[in-house]
Amino acid sequence: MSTQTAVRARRPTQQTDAFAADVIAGLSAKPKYLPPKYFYDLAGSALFERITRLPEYYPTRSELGILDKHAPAIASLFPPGCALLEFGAGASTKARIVLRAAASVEAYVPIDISGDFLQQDAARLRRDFPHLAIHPVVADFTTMVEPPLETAAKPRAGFFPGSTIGNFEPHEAAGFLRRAGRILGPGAVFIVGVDLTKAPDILYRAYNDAEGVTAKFNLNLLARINRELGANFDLEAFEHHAFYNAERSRIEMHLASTKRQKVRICDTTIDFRAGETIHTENSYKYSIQSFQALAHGSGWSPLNAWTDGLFSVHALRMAVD
Ligand code: AVI
Repeated sequence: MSTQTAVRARRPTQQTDAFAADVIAGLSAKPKYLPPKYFYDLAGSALFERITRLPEYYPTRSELGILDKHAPAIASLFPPGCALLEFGAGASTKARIVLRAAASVEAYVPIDISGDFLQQDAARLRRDFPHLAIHPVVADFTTMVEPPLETAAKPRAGFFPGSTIGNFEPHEAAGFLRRAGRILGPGAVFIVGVDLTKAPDILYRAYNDAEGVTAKFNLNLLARINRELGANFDLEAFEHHAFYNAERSRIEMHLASTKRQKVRICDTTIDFRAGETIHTENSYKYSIQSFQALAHGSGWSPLNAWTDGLFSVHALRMAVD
């Protein structure tokens, strides 16, 4: 069976078509790149879970500690009877900390692209928080523009933990904050987790762990392209590179080709020079002030920022027009 036939045979959905188009566009560009949203298939999500428990990867532990310590102060900002919308909810571990402290929240609205996962988690949340209305919404929060219908009659508050905002380019982060402002409404409070700029060696270790889990997470992108698009990437011929770009305040992740090689994806051949890289992710780091300036430029007033010196949790308020 030719590669093309194999691809056609395993091409059941529009999603696969979009994936193939994005992969070929990114690998035909100069320099080559792949969109980081494709990290999170089943294998990639499991690897990310492992990353969050690595000794070198401080952000998750730091943020959980900050939320634990300041949950009552955070909860006191939510208006009575409000709906708490979480953008890109995942397993809602962090929301649970806030919800436990927030008697004023009447509804929790986790928004995520992965429907199966959301429904499973919603069942657990209904059991653990019987007084709360749980309204999971399957949607791509990066393109969402309207508040979910279930929350139309309630005041809304927002939650966006995990420093996922750091994986957006700064102009995309500003665009997202502006859209979130329209979704949450005038006067709304928005709680956002943001990783801080810090000593480059701490950052370097967080993305170059000794066990090599981050390397596996990065290489899983190529494994996923092989699995889903029938490509023939030799995973042994690519290396994980992660480094801090101080000028742009960001960790960059790349996959470097260890030799000159050709890779076949669908009906396209991609040439790699020895040492050529595919840029797979940026993880921007902000100071408290630089994030507050970004938020301010997107219509939000900084209310407070809690930090342990490594990570920050911001409270923002949307202007009342
Ligand atoms: C999801 N995101 C905030 C992680 C980060 O730190 O930028 C993704 C990640 N990439 C490598 N390790 C973790």
